[in-house]
Amino acid sequence: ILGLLISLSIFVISCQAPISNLDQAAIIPLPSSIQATSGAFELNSSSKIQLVGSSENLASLGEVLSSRLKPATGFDLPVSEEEGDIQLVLEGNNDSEDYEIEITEEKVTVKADSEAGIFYGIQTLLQLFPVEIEKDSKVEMAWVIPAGIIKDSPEYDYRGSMLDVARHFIGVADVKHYIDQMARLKLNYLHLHLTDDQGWRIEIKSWPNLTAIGAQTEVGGGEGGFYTQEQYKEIVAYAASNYITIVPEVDMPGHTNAALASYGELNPGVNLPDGDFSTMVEGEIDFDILDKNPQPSELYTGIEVGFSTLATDKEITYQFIDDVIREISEITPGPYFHIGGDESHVTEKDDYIYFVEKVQEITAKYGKTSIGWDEIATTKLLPGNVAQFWALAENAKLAKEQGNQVLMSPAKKAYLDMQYDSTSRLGLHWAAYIELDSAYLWDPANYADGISKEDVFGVEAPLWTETITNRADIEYMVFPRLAAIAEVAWTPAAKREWAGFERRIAVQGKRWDINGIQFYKSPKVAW
Ligand code: TNX
Repeated sequence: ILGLLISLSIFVISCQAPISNLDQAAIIPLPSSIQATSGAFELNSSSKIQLVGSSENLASLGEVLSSRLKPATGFDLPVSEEEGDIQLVLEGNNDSEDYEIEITEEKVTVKADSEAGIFYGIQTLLQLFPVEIEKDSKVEMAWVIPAGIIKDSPEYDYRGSMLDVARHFIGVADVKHYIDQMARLKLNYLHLHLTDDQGWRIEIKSWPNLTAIGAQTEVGGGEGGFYTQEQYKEIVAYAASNYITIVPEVDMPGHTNAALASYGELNPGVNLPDGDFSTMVEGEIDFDILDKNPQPSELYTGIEVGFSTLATDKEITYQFIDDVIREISEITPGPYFHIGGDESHVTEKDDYIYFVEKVQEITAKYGKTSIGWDEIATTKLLPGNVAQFWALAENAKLAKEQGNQVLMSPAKKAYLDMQYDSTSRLGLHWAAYIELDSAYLWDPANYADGISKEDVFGVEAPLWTETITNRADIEYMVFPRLAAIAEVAWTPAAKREWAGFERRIAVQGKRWDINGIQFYKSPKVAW
């Protein structure tokens, strides 16, 4: 009996008690409504996942749930249309991301009108189980979740994050790992900043030097790298299976040194010497000068910005851009193409306007909607195109005045490369120090002067990688702040409050610990 008592108390100490009331659940992002009832549901070895309704991927969604529950519980939960105590019910067939979960003593029902809604319901359901559900081997404990009803609906349709894979290349495995973490937070767009001064990171078959030359280094002089088109497709497909859409970015006309180092003819430069050639006779013309193209730029491994520009007045530049946008669009099922447009400090204003307007036409020709950094709002935007606010409210206002929406990525709140405080081991601080509470406490609909809810396209948290070189660095900068931004994007401002978030993020921290995510243990939270 003593032995039994000892092992029982060890068991009790080593496991967190399951929550006894649904109100105590630590769901991030916070759902629209949680209504606790009495009783609880217990998952057991004969539980079954039942699919109701039909769609191409409903069975895979069942498998997602089954495989996430298996390691820690040890249960093999079959997925089929047979009667089961966990039901995934696809009711409609539209693009609503809403879902509902009903938990009774007998069964759990996840209902939605779209596969994405079912996927989000699954993410929430997993967060209702004790944190040990994250373990990758069997834990002996009761897998109990409290009864009640959760109804949920996202505030913004576009909830994104960005990885700058140009300053330091991020390999496919690390991008997939990032996608896994994003999916748990119900983020649905991953913007890949594929090109910049320091590197060109995607294979373009018609312009092979971009990767043969332009991909061969990175900030600090490391070896760089790039995605082949096959690898890019693999990322796109992996993201899609997590209900995440890839938004590719080719930054232009500035931030283009890697392209300019690959192809000299894209550089601005005078091909013809001044003078009147019409009256010259053969022998008087210096053909050497006529043939001269600008030299390719040197590869660049520093972290300055704003020094490069594509030639905006040459036919070859637009042939180049057409090829690049065509090749990338062909392997990008999502509707958006990001054309950059930031910090083009060495492009004349008129040239910039001419260029950005022309590039918007090219993306439209390939069936994509353009997104660009807020400076593009100084040009004429095509209907539906989006300006990504990062610094200048007056640019956001220019977009609004043209009837276009704004994607909110304020550097002082949403930039994941900003240091937490002056002691942070990585990151920059030109915009702000951003502690977790600061990343959480802002309202996208009430942040940029003159911009209100109907102007906001969504929210995105970019990770620039001048100081970030590996997965541990990414995790330190991104977590826990990405969870804060995910909640800013999903949960209406009126429902959010720091004390509640602090309680829930502490539980999320336990999940990250089990998953081996090396997050920043912000002193603002009692972890
Ligand atoms: C500004 S934000 C940039 C990036 C840098 C970042 C560093 C933006 C559109 N441009 O090129 O990486 O600051 O925080």
